Amino acid sequence: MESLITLLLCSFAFNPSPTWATTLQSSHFKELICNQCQQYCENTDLVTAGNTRVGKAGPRGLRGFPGPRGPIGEPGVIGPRGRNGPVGARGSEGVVNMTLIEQSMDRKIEEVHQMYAPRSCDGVKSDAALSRTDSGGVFKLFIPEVGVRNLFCDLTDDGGNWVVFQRRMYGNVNFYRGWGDYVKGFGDLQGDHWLGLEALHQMTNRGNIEMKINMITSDGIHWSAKYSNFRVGPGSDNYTLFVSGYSGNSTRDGFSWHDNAQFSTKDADHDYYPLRNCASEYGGGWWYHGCAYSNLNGNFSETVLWYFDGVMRIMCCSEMKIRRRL
Ligand SMILES: [Ca+2]
Repeated sequence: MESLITLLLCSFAFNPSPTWATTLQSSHFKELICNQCQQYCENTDLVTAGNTRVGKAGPRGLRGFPGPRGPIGEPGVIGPRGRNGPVGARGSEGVVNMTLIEQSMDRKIEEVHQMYAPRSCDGVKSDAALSRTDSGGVFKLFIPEVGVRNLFCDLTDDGGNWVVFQRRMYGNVNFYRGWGDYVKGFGDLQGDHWLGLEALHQMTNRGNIEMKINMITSDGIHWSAKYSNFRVGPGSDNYTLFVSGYSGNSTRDGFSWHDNAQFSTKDADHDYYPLRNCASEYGGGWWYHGCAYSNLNGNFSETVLWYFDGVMRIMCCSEMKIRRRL
């Protein structure tokens, strides 16, 4: 019986008369039909008006193209200013360049000395000496070719005004040195010293210079050798010696024999012997020839030598000095 009722309901639902179509729109009766006639609800959309029947919804269509981009909006309002950041740590203090200051001061002092320093030992005043001895003292001179330099002035011997460039008196300075030391000089101006080959070249290069050697033998006798012409060539010629015009009380001239010889040291061999090193043999720096008839820069008390009448004698002490010839 129930099946028969269901069959009738479904038949009305699938084939409604106008009157039944209106009845089917009632939600209560629609629910009844759906419960009894499942196929109706699954396969059929009930009509809304009149006898029109609507089929199932088709598949979903393709997504359309995106629309055009809209206009740019108005700029936003500027936000409020942020808070200040913390204060940074203090940096370290700068360093004053003392080297530049000292160099600047040295240049100023040099300029003052160039203006007021004497040009030779002839112009010095005794009370201006940096240090004094019985024969003279150390003075600050301005020699145009050399610059401002401390020099020992002999103010007493043979009229004075001598610049001493070599002294062996105390034996406390090593004279067995290399080329560089002999070029720039070494020792104590008031004691034993060598002024330097470059200064000697600059001070004698223009000529008109005389030179004197004072010596003392071990028996206490004083000897002197004076030369009216003395010049030392440039470093490019290894400070070649030019000497002439001997006078003195030495029985032989042990120095003129070295005229035209280049200067040699133990590490700069310019003597005449290809297979010998006179500077090493005689223990000093000198204008070695082949090798020596004088050797005043040799080992103290051993090879400080001067030639006398066929024999080389050891000199206790020596001093060599120059001045402009009158
Ligand atoms: Ca040699």
